[in-house]
Amino acid sequence: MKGKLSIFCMLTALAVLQVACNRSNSDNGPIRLNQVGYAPEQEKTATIVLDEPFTAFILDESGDTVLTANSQQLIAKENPISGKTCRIVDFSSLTTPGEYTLCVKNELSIFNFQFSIRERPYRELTRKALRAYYHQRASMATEEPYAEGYARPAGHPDDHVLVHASAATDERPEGTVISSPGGWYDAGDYNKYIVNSGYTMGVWFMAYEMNKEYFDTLKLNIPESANANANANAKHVPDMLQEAMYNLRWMLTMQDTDGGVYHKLTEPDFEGFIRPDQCQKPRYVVMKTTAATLDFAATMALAARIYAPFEDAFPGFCAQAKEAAEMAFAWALDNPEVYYDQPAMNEQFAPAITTGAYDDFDVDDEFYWAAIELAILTGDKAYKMVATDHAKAIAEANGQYTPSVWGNVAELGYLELLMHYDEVTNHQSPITNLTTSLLEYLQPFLDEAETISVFRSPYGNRESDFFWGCNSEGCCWRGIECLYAYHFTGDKRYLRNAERCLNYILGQNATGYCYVTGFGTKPTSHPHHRLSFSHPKGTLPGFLAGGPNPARQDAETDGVKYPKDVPADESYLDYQPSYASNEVTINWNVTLFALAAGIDVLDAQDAKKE
Ligand code: G3I
Ligand code: 9MR
Repeated sequence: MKGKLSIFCMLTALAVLQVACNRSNSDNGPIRLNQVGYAPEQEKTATIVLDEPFTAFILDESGDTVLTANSQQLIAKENPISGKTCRIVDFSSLTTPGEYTLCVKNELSIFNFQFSIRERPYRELTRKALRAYYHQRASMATEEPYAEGYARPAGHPDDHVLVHASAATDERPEGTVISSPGGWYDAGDYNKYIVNSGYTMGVWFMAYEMNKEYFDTLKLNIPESANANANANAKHVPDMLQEAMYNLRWMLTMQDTDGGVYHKLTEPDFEGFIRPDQCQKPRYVVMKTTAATLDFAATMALAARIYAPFEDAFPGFCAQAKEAAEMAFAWALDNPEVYYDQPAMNEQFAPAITTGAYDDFDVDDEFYWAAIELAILTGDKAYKMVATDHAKAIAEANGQYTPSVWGNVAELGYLELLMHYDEVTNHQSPITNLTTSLLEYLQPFLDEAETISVFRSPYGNRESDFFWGCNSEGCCWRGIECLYAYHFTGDKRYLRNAERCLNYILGQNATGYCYVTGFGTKPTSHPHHRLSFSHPKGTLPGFLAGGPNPARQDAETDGVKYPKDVPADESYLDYQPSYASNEVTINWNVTLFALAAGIDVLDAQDAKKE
């Protein structure tokens, strides 16, 4: 029997290799798996989306069959979103590093797809996802050797920014010119938005705190990597904190003299798909808002704490950030309900502004997060009281655990409280009680990964998981929540589910795309990204696409046509005009690298143990 099987396998292997020569590897047929790679000890599964009998087998580099399974042996499951029949092949038993091919053969065809098992498969992914921010830098050229093939001229100097009528004060009347250079372009567009920048910085520094040693040594190849500006005795600043400083310096310029913070720095309407240096539209700072001011306060309070060990490299920065945070918070207390309502603003002031709104009409969560960060930084009781008041309001308003997104930052405050409980309360915590709400919130998703999921994932099993930006705000973020749960409990189930979220992003999903540009065999290649579109070399690597979005706000604009009756988890177009499913942004990339880095750290520990 054994002999027969191996002859069959050899013959099939030959057929497969033949087919491999004829097929493009980006055509993954019914095979869905993580296209970037698996660490040796990681759980490894592939999903076969096929409603017919098939045989699956895995070949190693020398063409030997190392695993076979046929569809009768595998449990058939229906994708809860699309109803499509799927089966999961588990090849976790393969732990030898190498390149492998998964082949699926049915009566008429053979499909094959390569994957790799190797040490530290997510290190380069983390690095590129972080380097994306260097490419997003406004007001400067990106140059070699740092641009790694994607150099471009400078644009948007932002040293001649006009105060919009909505932001005018006696001290800075309409048309006053201010300088607000630097920072990162938000996304596929060239504007700079404080709400989203603040959220991004929050997740950024939380990722840093969680894995300091890892980030301290991660090299990004950016102009500041050499730490050339610091005096000789200064402690070496890690690259990821250098990169963040580029954005923080810009954020500081967005604070008005009264402590309030402009909602955004923007052109009146979106630029075309041209290079930064070709852009001509005037740029404005627009209206101070409570949400922007509080996100700024939280960011600066965090930054004042994170950069404290680097005072020699950035003299005076921490004091400046602390003062800016306290002034901003005071402004918000005096102006607690100034919301960004773009249509209403445009009725009152000219020119009309039609770029991204990042509007938010509930700021209890922003008060809560900023108060928690200021309480951690200063230990001041007054901030704790504000945090307590707003925690009550948040609980009364929606009662249920709500994951964090740019417009709802309560969970950032909560996770920060868990991480710094004794600094806030001055006594050791009954931390296990406090983590209950996180763990209870995650449990149903973990259960679904084991039961109904066809992608063996805690994400992607409910229609509500799919919306604008869900790859980050749904999938990566759930993975990050699992990493926190792992941090607090040490229970490996959480780590495994964080890895499963990353597998989903990297190809084990309904569309079969690896949603990170430049990675995997079938990557997102046409993002809604002006920097990519206008670059002669094309799409920049390391960017996470927004993901399937059944709301399709972009349908019928600029030729965006979704196929008819497409299920929610396939409502994605790798098509440049599709801004509602295929844009990239700073707040989404931060969740990608936080998740990938968190897993890479733990893989590195596993690798060391052996
Ligand atoms: O809040 C409602 C919720 O109650 C409802 O159930 C749900 C149903 O779809 O919609 C929720 O509102 C969504 C909102 O995001 C909050 O998440 C809107 O439908 C959705 O259109 C909105 O999308 C935002 C989009 O801008 C449009 O405003 C994205 O989150 C946000 O990431 C995106 O940000 C843009 C910037 O404006 C400009 N720069 C690019 C960036 C990325 O696309
Ligand atoms: O390019 C814009 C993108 O950055 C925004 O996220 C998106 C939603 O605000 O809007 C995009 O711009 C589109 C505009 O809203 C409608 N016309 C087509 C524009 C893209 O070419």
